[in-house]
Amino acid sequence: MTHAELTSAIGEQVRTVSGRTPQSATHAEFWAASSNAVMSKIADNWEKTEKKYNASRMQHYFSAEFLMGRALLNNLNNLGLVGQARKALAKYGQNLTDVLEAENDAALGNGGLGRLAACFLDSCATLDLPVRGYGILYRYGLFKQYFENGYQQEKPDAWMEEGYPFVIRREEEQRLVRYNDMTVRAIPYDMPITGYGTDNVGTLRLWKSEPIEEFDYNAFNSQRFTDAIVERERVNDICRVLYPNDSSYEGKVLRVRQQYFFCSASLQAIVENEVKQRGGIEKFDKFNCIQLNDTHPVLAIPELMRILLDEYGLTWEKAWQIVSHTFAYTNHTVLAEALETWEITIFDRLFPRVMEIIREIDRRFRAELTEAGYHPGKIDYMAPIEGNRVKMAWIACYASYSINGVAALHTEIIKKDTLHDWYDIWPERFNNKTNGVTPRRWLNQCNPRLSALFTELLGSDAWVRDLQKLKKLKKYGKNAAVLERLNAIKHANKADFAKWIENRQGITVDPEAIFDVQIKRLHEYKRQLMNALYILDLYFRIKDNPERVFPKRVFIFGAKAAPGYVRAKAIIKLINEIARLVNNDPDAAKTIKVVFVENYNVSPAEHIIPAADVSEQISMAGKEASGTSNMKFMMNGALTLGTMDGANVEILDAVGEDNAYIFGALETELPELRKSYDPRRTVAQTPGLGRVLDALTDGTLSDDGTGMFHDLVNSLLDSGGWDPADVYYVLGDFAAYRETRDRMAEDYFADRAQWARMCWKNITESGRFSSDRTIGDYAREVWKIKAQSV
Ligand code: 26Q
Repeated sequence: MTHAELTSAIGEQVRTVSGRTPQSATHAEFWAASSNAVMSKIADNWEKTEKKYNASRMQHYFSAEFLMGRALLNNLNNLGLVGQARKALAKYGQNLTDVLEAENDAALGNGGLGRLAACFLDSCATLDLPVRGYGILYRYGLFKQYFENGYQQEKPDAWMEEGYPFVIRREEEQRLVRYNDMTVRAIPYDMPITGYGTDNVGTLRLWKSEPIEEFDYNAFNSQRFTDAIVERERVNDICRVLYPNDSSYEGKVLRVRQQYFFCSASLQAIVENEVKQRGGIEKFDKFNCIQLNDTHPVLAIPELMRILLDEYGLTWEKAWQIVSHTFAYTNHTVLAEALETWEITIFDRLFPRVMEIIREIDRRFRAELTEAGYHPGKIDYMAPIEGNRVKMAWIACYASYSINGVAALHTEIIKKDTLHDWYDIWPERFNNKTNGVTPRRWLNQCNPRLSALFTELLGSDAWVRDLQKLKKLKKYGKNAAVLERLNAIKHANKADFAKWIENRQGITVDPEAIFDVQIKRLHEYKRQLMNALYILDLYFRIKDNPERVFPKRVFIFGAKAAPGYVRAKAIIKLINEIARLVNNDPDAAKTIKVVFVENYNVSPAEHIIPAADVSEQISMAGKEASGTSNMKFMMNGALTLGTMDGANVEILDAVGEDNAYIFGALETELPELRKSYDPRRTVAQTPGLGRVLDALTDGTLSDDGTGMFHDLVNSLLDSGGWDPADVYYVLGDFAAYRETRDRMAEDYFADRAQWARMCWKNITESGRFSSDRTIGDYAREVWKIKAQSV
């Protein structure tokens, strides 16, 4: 597509969407117009790809979350149209950046798990793999966060209320989803997923619930107007909102309705396609496999049994044979509180037939294991039903032919602890698939300067499709000119970030300072609190030594807390109060600044990551399944300050210990350390730590008399209920963290060339953390699918 063609396409589209001349149209209207032009450009290839995939063996990715972020720039990049679009928009006096900023993030996910699903779709499209994503078209994505006096407040994210060109409503492909108490229409909204350097266009199918009849006219006519409205709203409720919890389980009926809704609708579509393509259902598992993104879609297992038994008349044995060769399950957590279990009464009320099938699965499971001679206690623990609850993870493990963790350490931990009994019986089902991130969005798109350098040095942009090509850049690791350019690029990115944050939040930061970043959901195990305590300690050290020159640093945070997670919200307030203290103290503010990026999301991440020097990956060892921001930072030339947790272990393995800053207790050491752990003794023995904890409650920092800072201190010092004191070993690891972080900051200024060499090493070794590698592994080892180019 030439720039002239694009210009005329955008001109036509902007008139259509705005009903006025391009001269009067807004940035948002130009965004919609450009998006429509992209849709028009890919339509034919999209249809072709769908046809081809439908006829082949397919992988179906079931996920309650897809954290897609913005789509327009990503699509323009994939189609090689960025330059043309910039020129075309300029013809109308529009600036591409302004137009792109008019797009809302599609935040249909909470964090890592949802963003991983989005990166996977990108890789599948780029690799021409016959894969389709299935999820829910939430009307409200993840809540918008704003701060009021340092407290997190939430407001709804009506992300597509003004229209969203990148989904197509497929009226003719609607299905009915039946609950015991209502039947609803499920309408698919299909989103095209373009790849880089390919004509293939994949699909993300998002389902929306609608009432069967537009309106209950009987109720309406008989004056029961409100009844009719209420009934409609009950149906719309199903897709209204994304649950904002991550890493903790909440047994809300509406949540289970959501889960069943998208599982049932997706399976109906898949089964019907199978019958259409192959003339029957018998070969279902030869042509279809379904990846379960955590346990959220596990209801698909009994639902597929129901369809095969009740609608296709298969015997239980034949149906189970198909089902147990169809599903593969990915586990994303070792936190016990996050494992989903549901009360039987809820299932009985919503879908009694599905519950009946779960009971039969349970009965047969018990019979099978009894027959095999297992201990009754063990069988009781592992069975799908325990007492009055259904165990979703156990159903997943029993029915799936593949069970995987998301980093090497995590997979070892689920084999050893979380899913140990399953591993004991079916070791061949277990495998590791270390996560990855897409280099299209997380390098080529968000860091154009660095990308241009790679393309120049490698002589082509082939690295965007094959990130292992960055290994070829190793030879520049001692090239002073290249390293200087790397430092200059980082500096320019930091200057961009400084402008961006100044505009957004009115905070001034100096690009000469070290940019030290922790961006991820707020959770105690991720230990943002330890980071905050370090900053407070540093503040006191600066105040104590007015003469001494400390390395200049900007501490950047981005994090949302689940709205009901009181302690996480207290940590946000604490960080904001530390920011207030530090940023307003002239002695301190000339050396350190604290920035809490409000409403952290995919798009802010694209501004932050290319500007980072230090990547904070400081979870308590054994708790972070993988982490994925660690990979994004690495490929953008930031150094990891981290524990031996999740994928940090593999990053360290890739770059060597000279090129990362690793500290803290190991997962294997923690049980022994815990036995003799006394946080009060640790505080007494660690100079500075007592003063920091005191500052939380002595009036230095104010929680407005709520007592929330007191609770934070208590959580570190005193055991409460079931929990021992300092569950996440914040104080235990503090001294090692402080020593390492201090040293890292000194190193940065001591030898800028050496720092650049370390960054370069990280970049050139980041190839294995491309989601293309991850998806290649799934495709070969789990899904057994092959590329299908159109
Ligand atoms: C469950 C039940 C009810 C309501 C909500 C939930 C729920 C929702 C989201 C539970 C968990 C999540 C999200 C978990 C998550 O994001 N886990 C992260 O997954 C990443 C990708 O594998 C890993 O890199 C992270 O380590 C892991 O924390």
